[in-house]
Amino acid sequence: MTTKPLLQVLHGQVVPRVPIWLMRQAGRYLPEYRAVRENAGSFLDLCFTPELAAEVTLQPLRRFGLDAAIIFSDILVVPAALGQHVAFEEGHGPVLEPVRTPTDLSRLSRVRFGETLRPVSEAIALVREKLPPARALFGFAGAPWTVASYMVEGGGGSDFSTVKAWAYREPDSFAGLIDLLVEVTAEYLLQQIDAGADVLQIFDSWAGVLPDSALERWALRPTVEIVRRVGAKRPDVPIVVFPRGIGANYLRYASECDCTGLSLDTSVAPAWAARELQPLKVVQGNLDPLLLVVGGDAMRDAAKRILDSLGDQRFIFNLGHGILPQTPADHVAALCDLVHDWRR
Ligand code: 1CP
Repeated sequence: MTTKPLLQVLHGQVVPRVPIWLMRQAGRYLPEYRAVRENAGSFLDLCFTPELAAEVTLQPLRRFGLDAAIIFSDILVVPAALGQHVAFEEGHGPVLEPVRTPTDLSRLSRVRFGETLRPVSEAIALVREKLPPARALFGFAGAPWTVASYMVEGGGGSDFSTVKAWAYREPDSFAGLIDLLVEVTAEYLLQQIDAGADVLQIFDSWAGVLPDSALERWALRPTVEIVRRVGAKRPDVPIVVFPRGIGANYLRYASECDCTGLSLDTSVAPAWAARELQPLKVVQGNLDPLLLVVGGDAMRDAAKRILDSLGDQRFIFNLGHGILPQTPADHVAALCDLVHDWRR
């Protein structure tokens, strides 16, 4: 049996202290991250240099009482490994050479996929050597819909009109892109387990922009299939799914997806999740990242409300989305203490 509290929760045990980790817990709000980032070259160079990626993965664990690390990488390393041109521009976020037609799709190639992503496995192995034994290590990937939206729109900040128009007009050819992403993402997640990840998270950050009628085909089913493929080979490794912004459709993920955990976005009412989702899944979430920026009583009251609703059953404390760059580090420390000191 594992001695890592976060894994114990995912394996169905009720533990004395609620475990906590934070999405995007490595990053620009930490001066030690900015120092490594400045000397690393490009953002992708940082992701693909195992020593540096391992170092920034471990940075937040040295400062805070977090129960897990998440390997430092990005969901867009997958399109990069398929041969799509991906760059991260200072202040602009990711910029990709768009894939918009069956011809563009046919140019993507799996030939160098495993090789391009090998540095991620090496970084995971390095983190494993230095990780304190009570802490878990997350591997991760984007879900096909979210990754496809960046691949087709050519970056973030879009209105999703191009990717949706493709999915609605020519579902059969768009399915070619989604199916490719299902295959390579399952392969990539298995690679991360082999390297030493002991839990996985699948980020579907843009599931919530799909109307109900399209959610099943482009978000739910591809994620269900990835979870099935990974689970068939490594049934012992828990998987947390984060289909952000889908409201009551969390119920469908709870009943139709074989994942172990569901990560809740900020909008989900904790009491509803305790009643409807927690009997079926481990629940993770869902403090507003802006409350972590604000800190003080506002943060404490909101965190306690979440704990009082969800802390009695299997629960992992997290944010409802990633940490914001302006977050004061001492607020993170205070949140970790508050969560660990809470008693049911
Ligand atoms: O220069 C920098 O520091 C760039 C900022 C940055 C960072 C720190 C990017 C660019 N990615 C990352 C790391 C990252 N991305 C992690 C690392 C591990 C950790 O959590 O500590 C993870 C898990 C991600 C995942 C990711 N990337 C998601 C899913 C989660 C979410 O926040 O919704 C998404 C959508 C991305 C795309 C992406 N990469 C980077 C940016 C700025 C974005 C968002 C672009 C946008 O749509 O506006």
